[in-house]
Amino acid sequence: QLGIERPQGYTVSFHYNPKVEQHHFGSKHPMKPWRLQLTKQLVFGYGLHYAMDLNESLPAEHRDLAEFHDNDYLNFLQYIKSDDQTQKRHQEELNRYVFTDEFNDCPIFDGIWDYVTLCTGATLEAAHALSSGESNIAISWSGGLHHAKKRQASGFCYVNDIVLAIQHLLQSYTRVLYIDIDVHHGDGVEAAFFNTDRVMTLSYHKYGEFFPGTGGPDDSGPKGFEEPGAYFSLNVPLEDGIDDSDYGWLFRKVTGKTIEVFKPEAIVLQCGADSLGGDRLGKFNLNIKAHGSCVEYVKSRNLPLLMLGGGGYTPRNVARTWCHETAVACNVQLGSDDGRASSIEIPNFVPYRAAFEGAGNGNGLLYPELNIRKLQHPKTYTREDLENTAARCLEQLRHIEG
Ligand code: V1P
Ligand code: CA
Ligand code: ZN
Repeated sequence: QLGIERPQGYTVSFHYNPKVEQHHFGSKHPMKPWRLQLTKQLVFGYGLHYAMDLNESLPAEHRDLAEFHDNDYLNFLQYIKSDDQTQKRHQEELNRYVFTDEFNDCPIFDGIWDYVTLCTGATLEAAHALSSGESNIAISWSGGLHHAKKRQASGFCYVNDIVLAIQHLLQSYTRVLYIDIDVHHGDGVEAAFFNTDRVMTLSYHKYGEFFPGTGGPDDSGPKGFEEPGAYFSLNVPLEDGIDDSDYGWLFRKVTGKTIEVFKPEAIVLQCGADSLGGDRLGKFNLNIKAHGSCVEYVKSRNLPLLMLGGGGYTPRNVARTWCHETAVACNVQLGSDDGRASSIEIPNFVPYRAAFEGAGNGNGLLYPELNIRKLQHPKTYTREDLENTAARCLEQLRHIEG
């Protein structure tokens, strides 16, 4: 099949349960679990399953989720239903556990418990594949739900699979680095490990009049003198419209130094695809290959790596990105070297193939030009802005050096 083989010298595992695709947040809601079906179809269409261990993961159990979440909150997620009668009966818990405004970010839909346990089950299985040594890179595209809190749903996230996975990894590794390239701040993960120096959280995100509003430049951990965790939350707040070269430069500079000083034994990478140009919610201007080159950069450190999904609201581009990043993990090149036309086209038997046609700009079906917002966001970054942002991050990192 298209000459796709396992990578030499290491193992990649893919963790997924197709039942997760069936869930719906509601027709007007931007989170579309069927983007995961699209992703899987592309991954299999390109034959990448020949390069990986495949695992149909089981749903996580209540007791697994209780390693981080509050029991009463989990009970609520287990019994709550979408019908008015049930909601009326549990109005008090609804107010307590689900922050609601006109957006209704975290709707109560039928099957919500199955959805959260399927997402978490895949991520926990992936974490276990790493800690047991079965695999070197483990992928869970249905995970990456970085906003969920101990006892509250937030920003489309109900259960924080990332926190649970990191807690698992901490049983085998002394230090775990969390990197988050979703366009939103990884607030839930940061909060969970705020007071420890065994987990460093590094989030790149849009900051300023943007959800969730946290992750500013001074948000670096507890402020008390010599508190554990001080300086171990690193935030890189960014402006609208940041492009491939500026983002790529900052990412390498800051991530490189973070790995150098923190010396993680394992890395968890949240690959939210809402940082791409043309995303329905995001405001950045990244192309698929630039997003993927962040993954490549992290992979090049040869540490146990957990790759997770997250945001991403233009479904075809989410599927393209995570398919490309699955290929990166497997050391497979799906496009040609010149960065233009794709030498391997999506096979005809991939359902929804038609949905990937029509990019029509010579870049093939997998890598259309996405920096389409350029005119709406004239250059906001000067060389000086970038140098200043990087300098501030490196300054923070000096505190944990040595
Ligand atoms: O901005 C908000 C509301 C306003 N309230 C004070 C909160 N919510 C955002 C939530 C974005 C969540 C992103 C999740 C992730 O990081 C991880 C999976 O990607 C929001 C937005 C927005 N444009 O920021 N909610 C919605 N849009 C929304 C739109 C239609 C229906 C439901 C929600
Ligand atoms: Ca982020
Ligand atoms: Zn996001």
